[in-house]
Amino acid sequence: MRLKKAIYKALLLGLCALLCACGTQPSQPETGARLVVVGFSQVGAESDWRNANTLSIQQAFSAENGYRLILDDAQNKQERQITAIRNFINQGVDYIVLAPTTERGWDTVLSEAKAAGIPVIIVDRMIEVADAELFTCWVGSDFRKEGDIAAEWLNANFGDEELNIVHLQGNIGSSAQIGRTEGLNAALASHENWQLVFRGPGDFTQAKGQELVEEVLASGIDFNVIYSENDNMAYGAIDALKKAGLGAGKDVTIVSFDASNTALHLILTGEISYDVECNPLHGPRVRAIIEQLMRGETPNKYTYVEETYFDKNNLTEAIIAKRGY
Ligand code: GYE
Repeated sequence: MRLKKAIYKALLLGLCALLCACGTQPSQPETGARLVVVGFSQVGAESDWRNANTLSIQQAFSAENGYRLILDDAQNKQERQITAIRNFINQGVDYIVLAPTTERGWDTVLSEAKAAGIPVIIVDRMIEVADAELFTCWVGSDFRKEGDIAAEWLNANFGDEELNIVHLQGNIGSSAQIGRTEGLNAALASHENWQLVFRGPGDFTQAKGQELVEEVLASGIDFNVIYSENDNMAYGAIDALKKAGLGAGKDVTIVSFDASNTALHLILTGEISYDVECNPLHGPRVRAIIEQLMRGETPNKYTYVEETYFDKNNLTEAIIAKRGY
């Protein structure tokens, strides 16, 4: 009888140990300090830029740095981001980081986060909400400026020439699309010799970029410039041109955004002519903001990242090798 009891006790203890090990509690670092829990709602995995951005956030919010990161990939759907934010609130995370798909539609869910007392940091694209107090701060790029920089390059190189421009847009309603489109629109308005011959949403993906350019080629539209709102759509465009026996950089000038590693190599080969940098390495910046908040400091409401541009005149393999993405 006693033996039986001892066996039961041992089994019970074993079960308890197992349950504790499988529990949902965040693992504790060796110091015993609690990990700071950060819920990150990411747009998706549509581009090289996005993947570099995800990696940067993951590296910044590692357990070694004292964080537990809950990453949610919304697959480019705002509804999924709203659900993810609600889940973060239910889980009682310490901070919410949001890389928003589009600018609008955040008021309700961010009011819920505010009511729960969870600070929300917006990263990359901007949001448009009635009350700016619904988010703590934002860090990202000046997308309108990026569009203006691309248009200035076109002007410096082809200001007096007849341009027939194919415009591949990113996700409609995202800041990156809005700003880059505004830059081109302003340039079109001041150049009678530039025609917009096609404009369509390529959702920032390679597949869609290729599809759109194939459509344009099939319809017989004449064009000599592609203004692609990100690199992945430009890769697709290059593939479509190649399939049609056309040369990117020869028959068609491609202007793009992001300056991802692959795109920079395509500048060296001449297939992309100009690329406006968009820096995805926001992890350390967001972490610095959270650390400011933990110290009781007030971070700047808006932080714009410094960016540059590349063409064959300012780019070498050595420069590419030194870049982080
Ligand atoms: O340019 C594009 C990505 O919001 C800056 O989103 C980001 C954009 C980037 O999919 O490649």
